[in-house]
Amino acid sequence: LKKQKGVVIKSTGSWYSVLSENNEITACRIKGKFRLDNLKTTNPIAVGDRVHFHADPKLEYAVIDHIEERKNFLVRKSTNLSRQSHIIASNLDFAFIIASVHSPRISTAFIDRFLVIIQAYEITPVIVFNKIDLLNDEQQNYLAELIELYEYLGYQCFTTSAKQHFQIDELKTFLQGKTSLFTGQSGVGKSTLLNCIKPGLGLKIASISSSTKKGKHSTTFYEMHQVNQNTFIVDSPGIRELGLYDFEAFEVGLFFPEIKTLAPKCKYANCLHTHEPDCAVIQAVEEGLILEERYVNYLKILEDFNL
Ligand SMILES: Nc1nc2c(ncn2[C@@H]2O[C@H](COP(=O)(O)OP(=O)(O)O)[C@@H](O)[C@H]2O)c(=O)[nH]1
Ligand SMILES: [Mg+2]
Ligand SMILES: [Zn+2]
Repeated sequence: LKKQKGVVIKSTGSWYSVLSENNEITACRIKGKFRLDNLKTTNPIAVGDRVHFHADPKLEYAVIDHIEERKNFLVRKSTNLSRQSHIIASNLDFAFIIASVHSPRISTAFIDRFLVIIQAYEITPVIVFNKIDLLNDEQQNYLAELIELYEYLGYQCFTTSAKQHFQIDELKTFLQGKTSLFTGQSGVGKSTLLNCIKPGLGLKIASISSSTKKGKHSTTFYEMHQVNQNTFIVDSPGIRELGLYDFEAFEVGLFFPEIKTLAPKCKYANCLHTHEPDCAVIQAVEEGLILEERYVNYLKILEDFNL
């Protein structure tokens, strides 16, 4: 049996499309029970996984017999009520938060929640503000404020117009050779951007009216699009599905750079910066050194932990 290696680019739950180094796509299945680590996940293999497989001459498909260790992976809650989770994608370099100051208008609460989750999974977040062709003066000012804030905090930001092909080449250069995930609210232009980055992809673009309707995300299949030899992009659903915290409350502050910097100055090592005495973070908020809006967003995320 000839052994081959490749990366999973599509998964339907029982079938996997595996792209091998010679650029061939092989339809694969898994044999029997096959679980990696001790993860309680509904899918043993996800897009982005590097796998080994062999063609079985008795069968019409190849069989995956090994998954290489994952650099990282992003999970969402499984649709059923069990405590299981579903792996969206693995081995990601970047997760792009696609946002818009225009329909639908992004809030820092949204961005901050994405930032925390992405960083918790050890993936580098990047913020893309799309639809800049639509902005009026007020929206342009708001966008400038957001960019100033997030760049100051150390996050890479892009401003794009998929419609006018603005900054698409810069974005393409940035994600060259990397595996990226596109996430963000429905209707911000994820599919349009992807089609711009890889013309010919033919992804369905939602009309404005249908994209704002909720609850249409029933699909659990993910696909990784190959932009070129070593460049991949996963189109993913929005935040509602990404809301899984696989970490402790005290770690939330680690994903707010301005809180992380000051936390060592707090009196208590396990300070949550909510009410504790001699808290350097609360003091910085009072002195205006930490933006109150960011602190409020931090508190909102803490609330999810049911302390
Ligand atoms: N004016 C403008 N419209 C855009 C832009 N990008 C996407 N759209 C429109 O926004 C709507 C939603 O786009 P879509 O790519 O389906 O969003 P998705 O839900 O994030 O994948 C569509 O009507 C697009 O034509 C842009 O840069 N400028
Ligand atoms: Mg889409
Ligand atoms: Zn503190």
